[in-house]
Amino acid sequence: TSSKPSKCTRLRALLESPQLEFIMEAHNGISARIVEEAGFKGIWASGLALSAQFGVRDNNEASWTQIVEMLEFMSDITQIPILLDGDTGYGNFNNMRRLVRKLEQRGIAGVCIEDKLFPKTNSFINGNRQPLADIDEFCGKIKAGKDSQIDADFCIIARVEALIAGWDLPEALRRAQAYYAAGADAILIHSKLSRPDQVLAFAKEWAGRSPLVIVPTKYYSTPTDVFRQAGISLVIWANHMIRAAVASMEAIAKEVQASETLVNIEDHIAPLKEIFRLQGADELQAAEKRYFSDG
Ligand code: SPV
Ligand code: MG
Repeated sequence: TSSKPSKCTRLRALLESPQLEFIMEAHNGISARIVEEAGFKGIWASGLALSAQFGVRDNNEASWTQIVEMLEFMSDITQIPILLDGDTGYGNFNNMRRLVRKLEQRGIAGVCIEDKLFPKTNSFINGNRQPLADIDEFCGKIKAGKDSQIDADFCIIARVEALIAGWDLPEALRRAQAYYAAGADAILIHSKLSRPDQVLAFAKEWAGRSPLVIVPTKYYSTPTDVFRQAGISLVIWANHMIRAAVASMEAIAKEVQASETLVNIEDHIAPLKEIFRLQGADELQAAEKRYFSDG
């Protein structure tokens, strides 16, 4: 046993700390490890990135148990808290209850659910045509999740998709207030504009009622100090490890295929010993000395 705060407690601390905090996307064990080593205090288990690394679409084509299996690898290899992008909770309030119990069992610190319909569609695809969840039904899902958690610090974040789906600021605020009253620990306000105007307007009206989380994928050129000044609690860099991996893999695959040699790429990829290090190969060698004698 250790006196270290639980991963849930550390995620809650990120949400509630007075300064702006950041978490980075990861989508498997090795990317989670890399994010932790870079110094991030938390991991966003992105639905988009997890789907992409399986080679499927961000429409709940991967089953929730396939997601949870991957989360276990990510949690096992890291100490920092993981926030799952839980899409719509993979069903109704009852599916949400079971999801929260299973996430806690696998060491996941919190889940973010969005007010859309299962199966979901990524917010950046056909945004205007995406139907939203009924407010009362979504509030029931939040309550059911909160009533199911065992660690008091497990976090449930409610993601408001009203602005994505073409509704206005009052509708986004009305939904956020209802979700907050239902027990959400924080509100994620999402926008697909290339400028931060919508989320800044929301933050102003929200006025610190709860921690506020944003995903600046589309308004990426906004200086981070703007978010700080707006009183945002947590920024999610939502998909940048999978995009880094894809760009690198495409370039390397193309080069080796065309040149029929490895000589041009050896210096542009991670050395083998870096892979062994990330896997913790040293620990196994030490353990073999302690536990394993072949005579
Ligand atoms: C994800 O990372 O899967 C998200 C964020 O939900 S976004 O793709 O920006 O909707
Ligand atoms: Mg997602």
